[in-house]
Amino acid sequence: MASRIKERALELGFHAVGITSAARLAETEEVTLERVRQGLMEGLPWFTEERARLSCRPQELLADAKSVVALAVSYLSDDTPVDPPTGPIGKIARYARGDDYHAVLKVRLKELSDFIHKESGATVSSRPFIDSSPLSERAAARRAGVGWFGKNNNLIVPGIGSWAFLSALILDLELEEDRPLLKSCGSCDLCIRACPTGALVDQYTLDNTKCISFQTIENRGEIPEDLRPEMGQWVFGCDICQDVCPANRKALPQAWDDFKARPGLGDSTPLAPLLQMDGIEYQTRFKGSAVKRAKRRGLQRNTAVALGNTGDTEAVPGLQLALESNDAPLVRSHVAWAMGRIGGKTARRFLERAKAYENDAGVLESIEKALECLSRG
Ligand code: B12
Repeated sequence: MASRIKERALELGFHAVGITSAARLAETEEVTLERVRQGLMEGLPWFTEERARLSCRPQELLADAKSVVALAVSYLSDDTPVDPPTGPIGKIARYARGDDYHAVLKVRLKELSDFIHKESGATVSSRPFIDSSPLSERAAARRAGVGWFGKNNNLIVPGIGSWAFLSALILDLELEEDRPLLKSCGSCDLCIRACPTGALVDQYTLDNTKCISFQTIENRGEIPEDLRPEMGQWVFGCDICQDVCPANRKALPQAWDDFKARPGLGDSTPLAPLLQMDGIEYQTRFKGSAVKRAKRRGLQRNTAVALGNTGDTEAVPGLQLALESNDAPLVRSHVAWAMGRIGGKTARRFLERAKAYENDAGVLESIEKALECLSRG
């Protein structure tokens, strides 16, 4: 049965599959609880000690659970734009350039569980996991031999690297188990050294609050000012710790069509239109995309930071328009920061003007700070 399930999973297009028991993921539970206690998961209010425990106990996630089928699928595609855009550009993490993986994987997992139900000839209970539910997917996949823990925290899968979505099925069906791979990153620590915000505080250890991915996707408020200059051009997610990984250099683009980049989403995403987009444009452009997780105001906040980081004075008129007309104070305050970072006479003039009509206290404070920053030169 185990080999038939694996065969079917590969036929369905998954690139790797392994099986582990539903026993507690004991080591990961200890590690995860420690992370929560140390405040490394701060900013994710739902990531409580209770969630950490549950995520490592498959038997509490499905009655009478016996096995976990862990799956990986590549999302790497060749996203080089045919006509590189002009003007300031931003970057969207690779995993979010195509259709939302939650919806796409849900369908394939359903096909796999239907197959298992049919093949087993008995009534099998199963529960699918795709990112949003409490199962530690990296730990389950590691124990099932799908990949190894990278020092950058990601699960690295032979052949596809860490450019892999993980998903799983917990079943109340006893299946033959696979063994974890005997692989590791060895002495390589390129990812730890490459992270501009120092979010990888140790090997296998991420400080959520410093991670650009967290800041651009999950943070609903102000981005800490000391992190903004380090965020470069990232407007949604971040791939720096994966881009530098030698295991990823060998990975070939083999993403399903669903995960291929939508036009204009990638390493060269034009920033100006993102900043000006209204609610309707946003809904149309990002329908069915994982980018929606940041919400429009989050994406525009990130866009303002990325524009500030270009240092390009050509971005100032667009920023000015947003400072005047964007409905979210969160966006306007980051726009003011961006103008202060770019600097120049025009930025100063627009900031002075905005000071006269802005009535949100937080935004006014950001305008003052930006003007001070300009005065200091
Ligand atoms: C919360 C979350 C986040 C948070 C991160 C919080 C955090 N510190 O983990 C934020 C929003 C920042 C985030 C970012 C990203 N995420 Co995320 N995220 C999750 C989620 C929902 C839970 C992860 C979790 O439980 N974290 C708790 C930490 C403590 O555990 P962990 O990271 O799983 O495991 C590491 C450590 O626990 C440690 N560890 C575990 N056991 C043990 C045992 C020992 C002995 C030791 C020493 C260490 C150790 O090593 C593990 C890996 O190195 C999962 C989906 C899921 N349900 O699992 C997706 C998931 C992990 N994310 C994913 C992705 C794609 C990303 C990004 C790459 C997106 C991007 N490009 O911006 C980044 C990567 C950032 C990074 N370097 O990790 C994928 C990862 C795929 C893969 N190949 O690993 C997942 C699995 C979603 C999916 N279904 O595909 N994510």
